[in-house]
Amino acid sequence: MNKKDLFRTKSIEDIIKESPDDSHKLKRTLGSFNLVTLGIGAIIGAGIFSLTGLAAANYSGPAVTISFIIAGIGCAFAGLCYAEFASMLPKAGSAYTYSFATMGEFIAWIIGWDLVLEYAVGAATVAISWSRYLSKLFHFYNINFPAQLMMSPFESITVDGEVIHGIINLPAVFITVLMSLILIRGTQESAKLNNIIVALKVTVVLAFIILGWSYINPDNYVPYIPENTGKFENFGWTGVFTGAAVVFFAFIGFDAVSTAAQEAKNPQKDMPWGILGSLAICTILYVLFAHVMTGLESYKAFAGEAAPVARAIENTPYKFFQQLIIIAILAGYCSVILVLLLGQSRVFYSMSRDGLLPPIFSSLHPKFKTPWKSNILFAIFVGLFAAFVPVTVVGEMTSIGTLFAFILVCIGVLILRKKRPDAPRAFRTPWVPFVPVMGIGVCLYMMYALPVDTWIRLVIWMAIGLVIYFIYGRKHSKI
Ligand code: ALA
Repeated sequence: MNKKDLFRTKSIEDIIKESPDDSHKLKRTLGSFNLVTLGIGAIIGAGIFSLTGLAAANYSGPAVTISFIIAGIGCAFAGLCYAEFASMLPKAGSAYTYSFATMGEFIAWIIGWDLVLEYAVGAATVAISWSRYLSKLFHFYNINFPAQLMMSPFESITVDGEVIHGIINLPAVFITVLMSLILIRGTQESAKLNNIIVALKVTVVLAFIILGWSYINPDNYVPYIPENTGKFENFGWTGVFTGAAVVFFAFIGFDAVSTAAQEAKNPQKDMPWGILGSLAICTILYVLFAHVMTGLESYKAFAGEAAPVARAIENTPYKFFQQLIIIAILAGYCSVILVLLLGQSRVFYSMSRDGLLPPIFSSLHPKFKTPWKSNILFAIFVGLFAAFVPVTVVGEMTSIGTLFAFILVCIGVLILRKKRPDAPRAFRTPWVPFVPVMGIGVCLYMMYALPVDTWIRLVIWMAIGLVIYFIYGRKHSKI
């Protein structure tokens, strides 16, 4: 095997020139507004509504706001690098395509395979959280759906002293299949649904901030950074940084905008807006949301609390808001699943167009022009994860996979500035090499903060990917 072949790159010019025939062409329907809402649709979800309380209670205290700022800055470094690439190589493959242009086929394969963890496994994570909030809504209305059918076999709950073990998480499967069907129907239709959901969830987040603000109890902010307990990540500054790694999940999704590049009307100009605009809006909302939440209730009260937002609302006169927020959360999670599944099918579409994956992944529906077979296969794959795997396992796999992709995109910008300083870029990452190097550093730190088990799973997933690459991808590569 020729080692040089493994690292053969595709030139920027060739990638830009590539134009699929009509039966493989995605439709260009998205403007800058839709790209920003697509980003927000993917970003605001399980992270802010479930992890804020957990990070405050276990690691950061009220300083979870600082954790959000740190994670947001880390994502901004990576986001700026994504924006340069997305304006330069507006292709559905996103980080996969950027790596192909800079580090060659082998690394591109690794990153394409790794993105399954971010997009497909990420969608499974949010589907499982969706099921949890659904059971809360059922609870409000005294609807009794068997708990065994709402949990994976590795989870259990205690009801009236009786331990109930899960069998399958059916609601998580249901929502995965439903979102896949909407995606098959068309990107524009999906974007319309996404816009409605984004309007709803942003309204609810703003309402929480505005209504909650006057009920903040300043005593809850003392001490703002609780003293470290002697254990590395238990409060103090080390806790604040670990909290940043935990809430990082809440930011995942802004990069999914880049996978819609081939469906954007004016990708060179609009991609940076979509990526950086959605990230900036969500960072501001997150910090304010976390500030109000930890001001309404002592961070200690969030320990082990399954619905921390509802708990915080109890300290306001707006109890009705508890049900409303659960409904908004349920709708909000749908758009996260939708955009992550969209991103997944688009990355595999690009890999399949390059011959690294079978043609089934780039075969488009004759009428809807969406990769429907790929959508169906991923509905099954994600559905299986959502049905049978516990949420912590899939959540941490999503974070490690995403961080790995961000690091490679930052490295890619450094390489391309050296190799092709002249290539036209509609958007340039500022302060290179500072920004990409910081992006790499912050993401590496957050990866380091994840448990060893997650690292082992990452290695196993990558090993499976390598086997597939050497059995199929390498032999069928069109490069
Ligand atoms: N950022 C997305 C969420 O928090 C993945 O649900």
